[in-house]
Amino acid sequence: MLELDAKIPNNVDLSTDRKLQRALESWQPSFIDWWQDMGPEGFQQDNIYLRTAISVEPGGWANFDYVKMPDYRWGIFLAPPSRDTIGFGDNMGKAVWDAVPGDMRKELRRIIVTQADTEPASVEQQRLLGKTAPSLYDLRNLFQVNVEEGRHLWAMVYLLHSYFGRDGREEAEELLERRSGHADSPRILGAFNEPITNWLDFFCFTMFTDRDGKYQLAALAESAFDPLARTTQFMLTEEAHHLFVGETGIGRIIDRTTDLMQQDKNEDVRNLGGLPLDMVQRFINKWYSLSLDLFGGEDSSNAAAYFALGLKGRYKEQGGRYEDHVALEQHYTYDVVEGEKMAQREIPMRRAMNLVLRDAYVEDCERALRKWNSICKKKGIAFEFTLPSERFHRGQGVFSATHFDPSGNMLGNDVWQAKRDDYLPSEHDVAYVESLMVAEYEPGKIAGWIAEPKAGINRQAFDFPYVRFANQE
Ligand code: BYC
Ligand code: FE
Ligand code: FE
Repeated sequence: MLELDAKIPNNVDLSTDRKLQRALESWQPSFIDWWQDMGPEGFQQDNIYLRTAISVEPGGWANFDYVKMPDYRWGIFLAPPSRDTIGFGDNMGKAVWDAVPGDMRKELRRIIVTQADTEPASVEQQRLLGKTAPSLYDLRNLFQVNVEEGRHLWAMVYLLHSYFGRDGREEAEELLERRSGHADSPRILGAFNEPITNWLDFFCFTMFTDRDGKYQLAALAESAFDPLARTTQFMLTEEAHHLFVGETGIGRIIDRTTDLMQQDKNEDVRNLGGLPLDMVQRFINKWYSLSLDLFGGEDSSNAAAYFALGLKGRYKEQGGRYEDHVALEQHYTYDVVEGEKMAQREIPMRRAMNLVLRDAYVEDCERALRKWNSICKKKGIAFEFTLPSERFHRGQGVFSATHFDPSGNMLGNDVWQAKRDDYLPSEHDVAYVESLMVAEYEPGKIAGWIAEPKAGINRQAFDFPYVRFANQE
């Protein structure tokens, strides 16, 4: 049943489970406190043109209207049931689970907490960006992403409260206590403790880091634990917009910079207030490598166990991408570092599941780069964006103890130190990008370093007033 007018909008029949309803209603004020402290700074009284989930029917769930962010209807929505039996691993063919099997509590809780932790983390990372939005369209997109990450936290907290008892309630509290980048209680995964100080970071983050989210959620959408599968299936529909914001955001920067380059072939676009393409490449190098780390180690006994138990599948596991859903016969060969040299190692497929998921992610990133490169090509600009080697700038896995350049050549520490600023954003790059970050809040106007989008939101024009400021009403 759809309970839209409830304190917590939901399609999980919350009103029939008083205990759970009370538990969630008592978590809600803590969430709002967290949102006020750690959510977008400013803008809380302004009216934002946001979409709100009001149903899980395909195409019909997105309702657009002006909303003040603290009044956003953060709800709990599960996609309709779609599978009766488990689609992979050792339990393949048995019935999916409506409750958590006792011997899998620890693993499932850990997966759900890790997923949950990224959602508020990203809101914290992005909290200052509203002050420098390049247009009202972008400001609105930022807040749309922020409120939906808030809803993703709700989705995971619902699972913790309903299926993990007291432990789950404690985890839910702690999700509001950890802080991105905090020295003593940081967020769980690396990339979620990196500062996001400008809109180039933001677009790279939504392009590359939210995209890890897409692949992790897709892997969980295969889960034998049906409530997890169904909640992540619905989260994926929201995720698509976050990825759109990132991919088109970088595309619009490239569009603008290449326009400026066409105006004056000899001129440094810096003199025209543009973002040089090589600088954009360095930001890509940073966020792509940080995001590869989010897939964990290449050889992972955790990943093997999750697959065997049926907790986490591969990308489109049951969508035709793979034929063998048991994966006990195959192996995976990957590069490793042996002393000063590269070598190869072969491991059983199940242990390589992080890598298999990462491969699907990399393909998707390559597709986006081809699109960006076609913008340059169309304008006759001889610049090609590339994804750095998987070895470059890694904090997890087999390459994390060795330095490599973006082409994958091993570097000694001295050379790495000397070259670092060619590969990753330097202090100068960051200072330059930040010097361009000046807010543009006039409807229809846009900052000079980025092109207008091809279309507005919900078929509105670009000059639509996507944000109505309280002090102007
Ligand atoms: N940083 O066995 P291994 C999203 C730890 S993003 C820090 O290789 P495993 C979103 C690991 O925990 C999607 N630590 O890893 C995006 C383990 O620790 P212990 C989030 C890391 O467990 C944008 C040790 O290293 N969802 O939704 O196979 C905006 C050895 O690890 C990192 C998920 O991640 C790291 N990068 O795989 C908003 C899904 N990587 O046991 C939202 C749930 C690894 O030694 N999570 N470690 O203490 C998982 O499935 C797994 O936890 C991971 C790691 C894939 C992340
Ligand atoms: Fe999310
Ligand atoms: Fe997202």
